[in-house]
Amino acid sequence: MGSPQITENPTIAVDEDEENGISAECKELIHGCRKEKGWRTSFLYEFQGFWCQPKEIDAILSFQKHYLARDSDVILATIPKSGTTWIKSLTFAIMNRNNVPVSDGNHPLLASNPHDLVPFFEYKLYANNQNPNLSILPKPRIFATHIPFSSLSESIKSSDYRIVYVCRNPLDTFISSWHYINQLRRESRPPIPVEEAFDMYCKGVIGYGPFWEHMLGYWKESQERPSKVLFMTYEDMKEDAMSHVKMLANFLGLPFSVEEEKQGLIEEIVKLCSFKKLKDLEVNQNGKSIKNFENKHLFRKGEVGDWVNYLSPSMVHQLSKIMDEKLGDFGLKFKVCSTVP
Ligand code: PAP
Repeated sequence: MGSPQITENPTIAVDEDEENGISAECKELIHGCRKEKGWRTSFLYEFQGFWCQPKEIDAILSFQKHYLARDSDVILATIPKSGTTWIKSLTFAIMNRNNVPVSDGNHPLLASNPHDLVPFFEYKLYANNQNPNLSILPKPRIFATHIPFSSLSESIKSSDYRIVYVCRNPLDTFISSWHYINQLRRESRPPIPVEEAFDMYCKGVIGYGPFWEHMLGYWKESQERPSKVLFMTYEDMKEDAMSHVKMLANFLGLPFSVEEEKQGLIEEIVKLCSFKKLKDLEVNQNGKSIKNFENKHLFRKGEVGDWVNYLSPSMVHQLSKIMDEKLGDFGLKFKVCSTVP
């Protein structure tokens, strides 16, 4: 039980709520797992090689047991704060364009947060001991997950799956995660100082991390099976959203017709799903989606390179070195711009 590197301390004792309602199987399992101080919860547990909160582990166990993949399923995968909300909106708009015209004033993306339109396996479908009957959903179904590739269910791996993975520069993902978690902690705990969060991130201790393992799992799969895993980066999407929307539609087997392109449909989708458009919607200003948490926190700055405003040169050096060591040999590189403070 417990981990040698943690000193049990009343200020980080497990909140009762964190283990409330989880299955006996999960309780027993986490008590045998290595644990570290968590970002949002008291502890993160090392489960199947990645770090997770107890309720997430419980949901993942249920997902692994019960989810039955269909060949037409589309799965959007990310590590948190890498562009999940964006890729959900784009994929939803592309895949539903024949049911709901993108220009429709009643388009679902205008009234619902993308997380409500494309559910997560671990936060929605299989959370809280649920085992929903997903066979009633019309095909093709779109789901999302933060689960690493190695822990996706066997049912997915033996199907003719299509996975879209969005990856983001860890320097920005770290800053985005740090801001988000501090918003989540606001009412219950004091904010985590950036230095402390940074140390945890560099050790790989962050939800679904280490980030390098998460990226490499999907990266290797995309190299081996490019027709099954599309690997995109947030930075490339920001630089040229139109060509990525086109690439995404091709990958999904729903290419734009010449007529659609002429009508400017790709541009319309890019605009509908843009940071500014989504951020300003009433549902994203005042609504709540994931775990009753305010949607507005999902739309902070939406920029590339904001890390420059928070990280010291030595932090940038440290994280860049980790990125190089862990990812460089596999050809996964991110630009580090020269405007380091
Ligand atoms: P999640 O994992 O909790 O779902 P996710 O959507 O992956 O979060 O990441 C949120 C980041 O994407 C935020 O970045 P920031 O903190 O650096 O600002 C958010 O602003 C950004 N984001 C959300 N929607 C969009 C969008 N439509 N276009 C570009 N960036 C977006």
